[in-house]
Formats: sequence, structure tokens, C-alpha cells
Amino acid sequence: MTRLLLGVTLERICKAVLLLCLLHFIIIMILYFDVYAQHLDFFSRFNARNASRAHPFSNSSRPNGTAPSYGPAGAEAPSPSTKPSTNQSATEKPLQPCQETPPGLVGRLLIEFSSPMSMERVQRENPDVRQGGKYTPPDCLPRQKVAILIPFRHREHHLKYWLHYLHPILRRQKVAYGIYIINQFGEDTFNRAKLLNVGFMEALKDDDEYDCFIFSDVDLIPMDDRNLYRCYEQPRHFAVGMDKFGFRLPYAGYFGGVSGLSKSQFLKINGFPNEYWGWGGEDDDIFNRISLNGMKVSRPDIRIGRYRMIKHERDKHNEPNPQRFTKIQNTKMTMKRDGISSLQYRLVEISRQPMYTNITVEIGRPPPRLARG
Ligand code: UD2
Ligand code: MN
Repeated sequence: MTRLLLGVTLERICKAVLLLCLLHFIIIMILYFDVYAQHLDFFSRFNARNASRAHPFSNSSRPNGTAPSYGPAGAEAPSPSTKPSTNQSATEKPLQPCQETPPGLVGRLLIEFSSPMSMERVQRENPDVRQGGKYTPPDCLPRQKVAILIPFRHREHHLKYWLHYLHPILRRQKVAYGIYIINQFGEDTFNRAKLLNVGFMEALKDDDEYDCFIFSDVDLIPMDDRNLYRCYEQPRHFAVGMDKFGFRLPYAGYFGGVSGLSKSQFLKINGFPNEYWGWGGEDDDIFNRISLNGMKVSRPDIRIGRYRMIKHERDKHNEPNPQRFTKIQNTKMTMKRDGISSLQYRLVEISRQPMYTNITVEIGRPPPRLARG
């Protein structure tokens, strides 16, 4: 009897083991085909690009490092993707509008600042960028023309990394763009927002076809090229998660780092404030302007909107502005009189460098009661 029972139990165990093996096999097969399908997808994309290549540019941008993309977050784009109508030969057919979701994106990027960087290297690796830091996709008609504005003083070291990483990313994103460094002349207190207002005016003087303006710190590099540098239906905040904030939004109304507004959105809020001298507060004022004018900030998915900031000390003449807390309480009153409508500055020099346009400008100094040290 016990033997019989033992036999039956053994048989059941064997069946269970067999079943488990079968299940294991099925799972392995599913995973295998999944990976295989991804490879196929990769190769077909690669081939399609090669076939449509009528210009030398598309082979130039191997990413600095990639990781597999993940589905749902990748779907975040200005609007659902339209099916690619494979571009045949760009020389024979009229150019088609660039796809909403650029086909050559690679997703996650490896960003590091330990290897040395030189402007010569940046130039060598970006031969298709025109004088002044301009670029137009050669194989499709870009949907927007984007001016990228960087407030600047004494950060040449950061600028090299920024250009090194951003040119290839922007190229893959298929926008027409120009890079403008707005360099504050002299050693008076720094004023980030006023420099950006100058950038808006000067970029439009340079090319009145710009319809989108992206405002970026010089030390911030996106870690994912699906974070598309273009304008959206609502003002955009790109730098959602930064390493220095543990890759999380520090507070709901945060608008610092990298942001983007269309020409009409920018004019609707009367541009940025000119009266924030020194560090801090100007980004909150801009956020207030957006809300007070009935708009709502849009952001990429937190997994895509990740950034690395090059570590730095607080610069000289950019000490925290003690007035910032009271000032951001008063945006409603100040925004009509203080902004692009009241902007005054003196151009010192415009120089076209191979990788960017430099605009050196004198923007004055804080009124005497705010002057420090
Ligand atoms: C934070 C915000 C920034 C802005 C600032 C307050 C992040 C990542 N960024 O930057 O958007 O709101 O706080 O004003 O949280 N700069 C120069 N030379 C200078 C000083 C500043 O080029 O002497 C430029 C440069 O582009 C820099 C930017 O201004 O990236 C912001 O200054 P920061 O990097 O010193 O301040 P940070 O990192 O706290
Ligand atoms: Mn910084």
C-alpha cells in the first residue's frame, strides 16, 4: 500500500517537474522571439535610413551610449506618430515634412564629464553644423525653427561639453536650430532672465523665422534624446529630473534648468522679468507668469526628462538674490511693466563661431538699493 502511494506521489512529482520544464521552455521562447523581433526592428530601421540617405550627415552621430528604450514613455511626443512614409531619394523627390517622432532616436544616453573636451573635437565631430551653430535637417522639412538660448559668463569649460553632447542629439531630433550664447559683459551682478530676453530679441533679428525658443543652462545635458527640444501646445519644462535633485522634480512649480516657449507663448507673458539680479527666483516668476496668463506647464515623462548637471561652485557676482522671495509674490503686478516690453540693453559684439553664435551684451546693474558688496 505504502509502495503504491509512493509510486503515485513520485509520478505526480515527475509530471509537475515536466510541466514546469515545459512552462520554462515556453517563457524562454517568448523572450527569445521578443529580443529577436527587436533586432529585426533595429536592422530594418537602419536599412531604411541608409537607403534614404542622400547626405553624409546621418552616419555622423553615433550616440555616446545607449540603453534599451521602454515602450509607454517612448510614446510621449507632441502628438501620436504618423506612419513613416519612407523617404526615397531626397534629391529626386520634394522633401517630406519630418516625422513627428524622429526615426533615428536612440533613447538613453551615457553622459560623463571626466574625459577632456576641446572645441576642435566638437567641430571635427559636427561637420554639418553651419557657421554660427546653425543646422537644418537635409532629408526632411523641419516642423519648427528653434532658437536655443544660453545665459552665459565665464563657463567656457561647460560650453564645450554642452556643444559636444547637444549637437548630435538635436541633429537626431530633426529640428532646424541655431545656438545663441548670451554672454553678459563686465563683472556686475549676473542676470539670467534678462540675458534670455536679450537672446529672444537678437535671435529674431538674426532670423525672423524662429517660432520656438528654448532656454537652457550651459551646464545641463539631457540623458535621453526622446526629450524633444521643440515647442508644444503649452509652455514646456524639459528638465524634470536632475541628478542634483535625485532625478525628481523638486517642487510642482519648478521651472528651472531648461524650458521652452513658442514665440506667441513668450509674448503672451511679456517675456521674462528683467529685475532679478543674482541667483534664484526668476524661474518661479516665469512659472507664475505662465499660470497667470491661463497656460499650464507641460513636461516629458519623468523617465525621459532626466539631466546631468556639470558640478560647479556658485559663481562670483551671482550670489543669491535676497529680494527673490518678495518678488515672486508680486508677479501679477510686475509682469505687465517688467518684461520684453521694457527691455533695454547695449549690444557689445556679435560673433559667429563655428559651433554657436556669441552675443556679448551689456545689461546694466541692479538699482543702487539692491547693489551688493
Ligand atoms: C539653478 C537653475 C537655473 C536657475 C538658477 C537660479 C538648475 C539646474 N538650474 O541653477 O535654471 O533658475 O538656479 O538663477 O536648477 N551662468 C553663467 N555664469 C555665471 C552664472 C550663471 O554662465 O557666472 C549661467 C549658466 O548658464 C548657468 C546658469 O546661468 O548654468 C544658472 O546658474 P548656476 O548654474 O550657477 O545656478 P544653478 O545650478 O543653481
Ligand atoms: Mn548650474
